[in-house]
Amino acid sequence: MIIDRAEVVVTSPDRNFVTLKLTTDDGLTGLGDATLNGRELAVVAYLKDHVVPLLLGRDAHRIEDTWQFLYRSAYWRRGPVTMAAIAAVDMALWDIKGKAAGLPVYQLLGGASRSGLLAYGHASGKTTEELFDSIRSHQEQGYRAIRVQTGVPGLKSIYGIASNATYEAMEGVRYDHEPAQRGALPNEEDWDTRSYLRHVPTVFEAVRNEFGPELPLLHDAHHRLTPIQAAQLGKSLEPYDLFWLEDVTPAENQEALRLVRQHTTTPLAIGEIFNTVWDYQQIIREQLIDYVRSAVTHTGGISHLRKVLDYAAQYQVKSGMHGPTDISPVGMAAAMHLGLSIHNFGIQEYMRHGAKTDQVFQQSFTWADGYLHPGDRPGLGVELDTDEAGKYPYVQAYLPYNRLADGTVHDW
Ligand code: KDG
Ligand code: MG
Repeated sequence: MIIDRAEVVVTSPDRNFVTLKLTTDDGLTGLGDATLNGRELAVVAYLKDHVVPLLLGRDAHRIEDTWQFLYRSAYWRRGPVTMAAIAAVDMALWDIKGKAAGLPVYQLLGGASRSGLLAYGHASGKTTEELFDSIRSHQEQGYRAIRVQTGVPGLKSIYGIASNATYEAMEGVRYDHEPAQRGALPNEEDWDTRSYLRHVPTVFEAVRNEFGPELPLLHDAHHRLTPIQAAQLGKSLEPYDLFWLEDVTPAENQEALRLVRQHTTTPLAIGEIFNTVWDYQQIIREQLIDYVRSAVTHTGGISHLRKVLDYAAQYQVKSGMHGPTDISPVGMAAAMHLGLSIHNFGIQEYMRHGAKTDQVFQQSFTWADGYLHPGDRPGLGVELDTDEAGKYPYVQAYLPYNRLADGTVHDW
């Protein structure tokens, strides 16, 4: 089983996706997701120029050896571009191994530890009324756990709120929230921490009054607070019993979470922009978090994220794998196989992709009663329709950025 073809496919059905497709000499194919939102072409170049030439002629069965070879031989380790490229190779090799064995990947990872994966969706609204409608519509779609994001009085646009502008840019496709906007320059958003801290607890109070105590609720602060502000938010949300509060402080500083943790019992989730186990070392060991937010796509693939999650399991920290629309159907499938197999699964983020995306990527996963399952097709269970993919060339798109009222750039 020698790798004799490696292609990098860029397609933009509803948004940009980068996919690595490996083919072996005996005709098996494997797919890997290498999508890095807003910086897609950097990973394309890394793969095409520096990884593909190293893969040709290698034994496709040697997943761990290939991982270590790509990671260590580069000398320049870690970082989102490198780790997304290695992740794509890793996923594609697991896909091939599953097909060679005639088994879904979760069977190769130890088999199912549960019958389905509890998933949460993104409800949002500029106003409480819009938010309630969005929560109800998610419940109708089967969601049993819901992330809540709202507008803040005085701020024009804010992270996590689906807007009409977004729907138009997506040609009528209803994405729950797609922050990357097509265009030559990033959109500028505004931010005010004091207004946000005042407003968010009132929203959760209203949601609890309307929807009751049972519904698991989540919230993403998207890296915008200082440790003491984050501690204040966690404390003020305690009466509303959140499933988790996500990314309260900028992710680079692991120590920031110590102070947050000392002040609040609201469960904390972090890590969607982490790439390796090293980013988690201190916060897992000191039990400063409750959920690991990494995506398979940005954390070196199934092989590496499994190591992170096995380490987390020793400290009762669970998975909460990243699954917004910028994780392609291939990356989502990899997350589902991993999540089904590990013992310390927590919850899976799941935003539906658009109809065009679902045509480009033919998928085997199921969604029923609030639970995902990757399906039982051999491998990851996703096939790429290259003719469909070819209809949608790459379109430049950037994530937005934030400025405060005085013009200072703030964390987005
Ligand atoms: O590309 C950026 C998105 O992946 C991110 O904004 C989504 O924070 C996010 C989430 O929790 O889904
Ligand atoms: Mg997030």
